[in-house]
Amino acid sequence: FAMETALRRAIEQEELHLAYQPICDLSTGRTIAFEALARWRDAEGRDHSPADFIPVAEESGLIVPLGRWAANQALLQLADWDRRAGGDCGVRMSVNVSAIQLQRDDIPALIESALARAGVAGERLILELTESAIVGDPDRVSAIMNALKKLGPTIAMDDFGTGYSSLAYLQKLPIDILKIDRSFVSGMLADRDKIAIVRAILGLAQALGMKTTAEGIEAVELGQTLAALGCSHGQGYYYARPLDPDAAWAMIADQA
Ligand code: G
Ligand code: G
Ligand code: NA
Ligand code: MN
Repeated sequence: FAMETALRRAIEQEELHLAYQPICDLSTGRTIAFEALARWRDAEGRDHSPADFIPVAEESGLIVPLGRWAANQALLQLADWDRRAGGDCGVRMSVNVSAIQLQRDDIPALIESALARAGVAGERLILELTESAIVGDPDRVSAIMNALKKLGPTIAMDDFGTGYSSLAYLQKLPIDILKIDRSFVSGMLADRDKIAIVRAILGLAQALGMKTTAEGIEAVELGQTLAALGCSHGQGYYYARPLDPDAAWAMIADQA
């Protein structure tokens, strides 16, 4: 429980911050959105990886206040970039929503209030959901997702292909984007099986009228190959690592 106690304090004492990783249009190279990623530097100056503390937050229920904080903070950041740009700064904000948050009836109200507080239109928001969110109670999650969708956001299925749910949900739920998990993308140029999986996901998305975002693009050839295969968007260290707000703003200002 040591990490849980420390994380509870971190949320209360604002030891968390967000890093912003660009998502780019593979055909034009333009940054179209930033994904907000939680970071935690504790009072002793140690950095904790979200791969460690997000699971602790989910098990303890702390993901609820953490998620509320992240949505508010990310949208306030977008509003700040708009203010600096003197209008719509030209990018959207992508926020992760955990499976546990998505089981709660108050998530649409929470997102609506974060949008209102920041003064940002719902269409500027992307919500990244995971497949595990759908396994529990599909009807309930479907109702919550439809209520979220009414607020205007784009809905992306994160880590697509790594979950355990059936594909049937894809036609029932308001999903706009499939995010192809990094495990299929990295090393794909030297692995026929990975390429086959990526092609299958791209074909599925196209048939269902969805866009695709490939994660984990670390080299230029990978982005080019994915674009040639019809993947619409990409994200990865080749374009940029998760950035602090000023570095992200520099990218936005640069492409204005
Ligand atoms: O940022 P990488 O930096 O290590 O992120 C690791 C994992 O943590 C990813 O799966 C990412 O989606 C998840 N993550 C990062 N920030 C958040 C957040 O604010 N909320 C949720 N639910 N997951 C997050
Ligand atoms: O699961 P979540 O999918 O949202 O994934 C985001 C995580 O992936 C973050 O930890 C982020 O730092 C990491 N990440 C983003 N781009 C790359 C990349 O090109 N290579 C690797 N290895 N990790 C990446
Ligand atoms: Na994500
Ligand atoms: Mn992902």
